[in-house]
Amino acid sequence: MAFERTYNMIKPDGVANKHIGEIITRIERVGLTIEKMELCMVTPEQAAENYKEHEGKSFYDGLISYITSGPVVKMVVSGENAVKTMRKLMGATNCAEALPGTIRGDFGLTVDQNVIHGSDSVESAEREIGVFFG
Ligand code: DAT
Ligand code: MG
Repeated sequence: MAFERTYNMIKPDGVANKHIGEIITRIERVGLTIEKMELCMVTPEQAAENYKEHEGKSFYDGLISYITSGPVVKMVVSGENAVKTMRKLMGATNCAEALPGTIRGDFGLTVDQNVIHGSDSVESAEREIGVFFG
């Protein structure tokens, strides 16, 4: 077990469909701590930095325009194995494949509008926290 910080973001569809409260409840229920949280818009610069590993892929342009299209809730979540625990709560990238009981399985319908972002490693988390919280 290791104490970690991770970066999570409720995406525009999660905010528009009013899932903020439910998602926060699930994060707290597994014992993780929300250290920082803010409702805001993502700038094109932040979007490009956050998703730079996907630059050049077929879905990249759609991803950047989608994540900047409406308000998001950005947060820093911490606790034991926070990165992996949040990935488990989130479920698979494609909502159609995400299991029931996961955030994406319960609240998402597509692969692109998949409710929530979560860092995939401790290294990504530190970089992404820097991008969004400076
Ligand atoms: P994750 O968000 O599970 O870490 P990822 O890092 O592979 O997934 O991709 C980042 C985001 O890009 C993902 O949340 C939604 C979008 N995306 C990924 N694969 C896609 C695809 N095949 N078609 C459309 N959007 C996709
Ligand atoms: Mg990812």
